[in-house]
Amino acid sequence: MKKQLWIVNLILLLALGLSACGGAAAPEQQAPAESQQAAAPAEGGDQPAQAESGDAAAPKEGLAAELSVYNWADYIDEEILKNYEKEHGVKIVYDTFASNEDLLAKLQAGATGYDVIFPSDYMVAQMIELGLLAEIDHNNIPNLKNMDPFFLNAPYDPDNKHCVPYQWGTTGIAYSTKTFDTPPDSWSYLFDPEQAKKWAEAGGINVLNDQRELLGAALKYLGYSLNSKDEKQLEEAKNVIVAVKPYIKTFNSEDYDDSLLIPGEVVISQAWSGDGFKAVLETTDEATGESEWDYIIPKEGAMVWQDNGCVTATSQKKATAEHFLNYLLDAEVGAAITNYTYYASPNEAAKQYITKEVLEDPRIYPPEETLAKLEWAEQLGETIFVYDRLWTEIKSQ
Ligand code: N2P
Repeated sequence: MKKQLWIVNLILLLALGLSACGGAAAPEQQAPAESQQAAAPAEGGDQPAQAESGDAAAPKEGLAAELSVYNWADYIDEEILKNYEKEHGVKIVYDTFASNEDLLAKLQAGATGYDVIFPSDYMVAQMIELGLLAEIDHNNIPNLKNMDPFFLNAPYDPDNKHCVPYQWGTTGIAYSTKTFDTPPDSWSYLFDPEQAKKWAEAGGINVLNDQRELLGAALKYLGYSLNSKDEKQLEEAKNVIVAVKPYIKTFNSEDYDDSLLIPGEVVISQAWSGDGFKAVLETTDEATGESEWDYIIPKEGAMVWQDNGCVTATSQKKATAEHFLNYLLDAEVGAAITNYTYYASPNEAAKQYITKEVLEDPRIYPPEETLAKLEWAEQLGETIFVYDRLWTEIKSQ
């Protein structure tokens, strides 16, 4: 499968090169008939939910009957989707992915059904280059004004031509406070074979099933940039992972908080901040205030990332997609997303509705000195083929 992905990547890059020289057609534009679509949903398609009064929100707003949304696993309270459906008469068809690379592979394999997707920073850049994202009309997304300017106009998408900020966070280590007397403040707890053996025996290790994240953490452990393009460094990082692979119980980035951390199926895990924090909150003893889990950024540094809502180039429902993105950027909706997922919100106006528990926690909103240790993932150009290959080697060992 990975090999296929590699080949598809290569073909796409070649095509991109050709179109850059030859001026091939621009990525497919939306079909003009969007409001017609709302008026007359595709055959066999779901009718928009009509308000009891018979006053149909959807046709009035010129929205499509259905919108297909593809997001990270466990990254929204599904109530929010239901509310949107109820308020606007648009049925949300929701599907989830595990990593940026899975999302990319899906689109490259020819999936044209998705309207709204949520790639991270570096993947936005790659997708723009590959012509996979539509340009968005800011007139349809007035809630952009709610955003903290820090999260706008990022280098990977100047002027937010394609995407809007969704959530941001860090990638560190979640650990069982029952097992660790001192916090595992280094990637060596996962990548030094002696340590890894010890924690495997103490109850198990999980790592994220995500090539940029795991290779990135191993690069950090070795003192390199997580954006390294140096094949020797990358090989070294792969060897670090392969050496501890026998001690890794699970590669899980989809439901590890609920299935591994909270029930105590592992004692240490590479983790995204919100998932780690969920384990902290859900295992806190109300009486003592003590938790069975904690989350830490290793001293060697770690990844900081921003995920974004974007419209696919193949979407036939661009205005509806923009309407949905605008809904997500509403202050109260933005807060509801963060209050459920525990990831930091780029939505300044939402802050007043975010619980103090989340807003004031340095594990979710890190202080300056932690931020200084973090690195953003960048697009790697052709080096992604090296990452793909190393990842396949790691997974197939
Ligand atoms: C949460 C997904 C986090 C996204 N389950 C990391 N970019």
